[in-house]
Amino acid sequence: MTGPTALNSVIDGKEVPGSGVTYASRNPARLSDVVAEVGLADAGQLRDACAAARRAQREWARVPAPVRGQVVGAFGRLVEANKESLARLVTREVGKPYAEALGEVQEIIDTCDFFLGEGRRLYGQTVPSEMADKQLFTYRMPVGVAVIVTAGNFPVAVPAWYLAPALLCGNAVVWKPAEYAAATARALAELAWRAGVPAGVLNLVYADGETTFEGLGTALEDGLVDKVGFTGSTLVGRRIGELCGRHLQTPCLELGGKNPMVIAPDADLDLAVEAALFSGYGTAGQRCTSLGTVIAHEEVHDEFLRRFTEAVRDAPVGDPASSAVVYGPLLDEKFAHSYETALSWIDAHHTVLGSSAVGRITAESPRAGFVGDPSDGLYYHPVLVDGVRPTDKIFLEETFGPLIGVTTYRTLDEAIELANAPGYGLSAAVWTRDPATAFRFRQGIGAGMVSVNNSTSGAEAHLPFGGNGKSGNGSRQSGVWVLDQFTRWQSVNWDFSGTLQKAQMDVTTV
Ligand code: UN1
Repeated sequence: MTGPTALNSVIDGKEVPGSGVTYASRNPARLSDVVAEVGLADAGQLRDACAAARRAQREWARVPAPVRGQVVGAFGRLVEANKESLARLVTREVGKPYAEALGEVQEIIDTCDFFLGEGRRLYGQTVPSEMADKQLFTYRMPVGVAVIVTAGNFPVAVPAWYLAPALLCGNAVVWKPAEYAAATARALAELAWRAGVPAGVLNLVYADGETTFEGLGTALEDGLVDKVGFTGSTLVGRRIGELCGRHLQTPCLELGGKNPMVIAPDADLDLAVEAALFSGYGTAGQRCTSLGTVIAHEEVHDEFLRRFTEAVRDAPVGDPASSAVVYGPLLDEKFAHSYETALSWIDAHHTVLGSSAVGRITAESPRAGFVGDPSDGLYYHPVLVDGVRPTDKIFLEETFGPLIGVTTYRTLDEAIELANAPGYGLSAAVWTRDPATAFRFRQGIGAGMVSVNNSTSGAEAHLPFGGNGKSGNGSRQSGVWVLDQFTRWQSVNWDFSGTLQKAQMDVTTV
């Protein structure tokens, strides 16, 4: 194991010593292993980074889009060449099982492959005019400077979902990653710079939450920021939305989820169990797309739960470096703390299944099949809670940990109502062999993403990703849809008639 690396923000290609406040990014599977000592920036430095981005952006925007696409493509190739080492760092710094970390790195490669091609397609339109000898066009223009604030549960894939299209579209970026994923962020940024992203076009700033708000507020005030992208909690998303709204900006917000999985009476129960295990406990339940509540039809509830309880009981948990585990530790102490609050929402009327204990896995509360040493890591028992009611906090709120609630329904309409009730709207799944059930579910659900006979998670690089309600402001990432986040339409009137034609007043009849 290597010792901690000292890390600082990188602004305009230069490492800038922080404000003096440091943060130790620890391996959550072995808290004694400090991955990085991070020098946190102050608000002024975050503003400086936005100013540097502003200076660098103009020239970057002049680089032809296909050439910018080549840079994004080269970034993807470098990520591919460093796939294993990047995945190992993800595993070490945020505790994601290595197989999942490899999958996450693959998402970056897929994203870069997609936007490499998009560089040659950054299409505008030719639009017919009402007037003769006049042509109308549209162009996609870069927004300018984008501040990207990301969480650490997907410390490289989700940032790449922003970075690749933002850079491709000719924007400069200030990236504020999660402090507890600082080393991983630096490794990814290094690959982007090596691929040819100019220094000032990608700036990396480490800062705590309040400093970020302060620095971002000043930068917005000073006209140095044109777009904010944020992936994280609904609570913080609201604050970002308020701040941006004051400056007449619409941020790209990808927030929490309380993602339901409906088990219809005709579901393939074995597959549904496998899907629920992966959806709810994969990444220790810390995906925005993690399964929150199973809504099982009354007829299959008992049998589904019997099989699911068995699967949960047998699920290997532990050292994320081992390929066998379903999940590893929680991301860091802060998340462990808020998850403990969520555990306190379990009420007397609930039945806890699948685990002998609730809470932290320690040497004193062992878990059968645990892989590795629990004493130094942020490991939690998988919790399966039956008897959940629609008024329960556990039904309404995101828990962001390995906890799944279970409730029942009688009619499909009731299932849809329950699925929509918490007011989030990110991802939802239905298990059924009946196309009509699947179709009616799809039609009735408020979520931005719907799965039929699959997991609630599993984004693909070319499909829109995003949510509604408490899950976001309707913005979408991935595929061509994210281009609307990082470009603005410019309309062009081009009159070659040799006369002053006036729209609405001068319609020429031929
Ligand atoms: C997130 O948790 O912020 O489809 C993103 C998925 C993942 C991405 C989740 N690939 O669940």
